[in-house]
Amino acid sequence: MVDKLSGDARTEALAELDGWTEDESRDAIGKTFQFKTFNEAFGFMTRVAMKAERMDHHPEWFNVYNKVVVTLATHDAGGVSELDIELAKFMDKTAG
Ligand code: H2B
Repeated sequence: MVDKLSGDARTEALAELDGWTEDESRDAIGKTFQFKTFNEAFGFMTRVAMKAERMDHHPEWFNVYNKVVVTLATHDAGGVSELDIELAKFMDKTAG
């Protein structure tokens, strides 16, 4: 079982991400990705879905046309863990 991040380790980990913000209502992080088309947004979701399956770690997300609203948290840990940081970095890289 993975531990949730706190203190300096959490601050340092979040600083490595691009444009992610703390969720105000729970221990989670979020980002909205905007693409040119639905095709690009869904291509992004497909690549992330395959990564999520490999990690056995899955995003909460919502798609409307070219927009993907993402929330990341580790449910088993009750907060943000290294797994969320890894998936967030992958999303940043994949979105380009
Ligand atoms: N995804 C996320 N985001 N958090 C989890 O705690 C989690 C998961 N747990 N995907 C995994 C699946 C767990 O439910 C399975 C049984 O390994």
